[in-house]
Amino acid sequence: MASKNKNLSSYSDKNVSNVKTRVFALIVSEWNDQVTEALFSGAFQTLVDHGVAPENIRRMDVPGSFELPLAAQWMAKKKKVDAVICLGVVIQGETRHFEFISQAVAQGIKDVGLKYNKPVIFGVLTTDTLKQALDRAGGKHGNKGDEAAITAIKMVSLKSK
Ligand code: DLZ
Repeated sequence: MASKNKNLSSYSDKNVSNVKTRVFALIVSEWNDQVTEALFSGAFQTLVDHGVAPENIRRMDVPGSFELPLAAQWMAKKKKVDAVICLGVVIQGETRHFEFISQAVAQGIKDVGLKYNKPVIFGVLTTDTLKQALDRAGGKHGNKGDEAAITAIKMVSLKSK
């Protein structure tokens, strides 16, 4: 498995420029908030560590991951917002909800980015178990929230080149 012995949150600082005045929207799913709050903390801290002013970070909470694309659209539509980061976790259960939700969310988030020509980042964990999710939300495999934030910063930097 690709992530077996790896902290997935290591990244290079290439393509990171000054984003102090840029505005980032964080959409956070309330479903399994033990995980999503950890993703949020990682993403928020990474943005601040890279110079984003805390007052330029907007947060919106939605009930579940399925609602992320619509809220992302509301945010992406705002002229002031430079990038949107969607944070959620979909955990495999006994039914087929996992496939329907994760596919709809991935496609929806991609569509919003293309429609508004802005980075809309997929920071959604899709795991078999809660433990796998926790391992990727500040645990032994790093924090997907950090990765989502650095991806947003890099994409905003690239767009302004
Ligand atoms: C209903 C549901 C289920 C079963 N599982 C998850 C999940 O693992 N992760 C998640 O973010 N949301 C889940 N939801 C809620 C849906 O995302 C959505 O909020 C509801 O279906 C209402 O549209």
